[in-house]
Amino acid sequence: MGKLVYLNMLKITIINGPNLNLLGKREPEIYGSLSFEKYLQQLRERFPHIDLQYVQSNEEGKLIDALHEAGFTRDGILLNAGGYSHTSVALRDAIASISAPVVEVHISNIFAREPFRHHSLISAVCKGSIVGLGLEGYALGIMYFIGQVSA
Ligand code: CA2
Repeated sequence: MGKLVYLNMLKITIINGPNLNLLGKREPEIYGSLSFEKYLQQLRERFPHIDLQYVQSNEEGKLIDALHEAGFTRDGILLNAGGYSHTSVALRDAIASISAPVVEVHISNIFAREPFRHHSLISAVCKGSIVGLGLEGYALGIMYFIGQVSA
């Protein structure tokens, strides 16, 4: 008798940190000209079988709350912590304390920018990092989580 495989909808949360609400409105030479809301629509069209939640906050505590909430209910988290990536011990502790795997995403290549962006306090507690591939980094992160289901 063949093995029964139950396919549940994969639940992924995207968490974006400070200033990423300005995507598409400022500094298009670094971050592109598409707003995240528009890009999210495209992601939902590309991955209709994924339950995709999106949270953006400019506040560190709210990002920690979002990690706590998604961290025990969702299958994976894509986190672009923005500037807090380089400064926040509290965010690092939150990532370390949850059970869902977190993939760090940066739109720009942080290693090709100012030295203070070269180090991320959260990388070591994340599953991995996707850096410098523009908004496509979020799609690549989703593909990673999809690959984990069948792996
Ligand atoms: O490259 C990334 O995704 C960053 O996480 C973006 C952060 C920056 O502090 C990190 O070093 C790298 C900044 C987000 C600011 O986003 C803006 C988007 C459009 C216009 C202005 C800022």
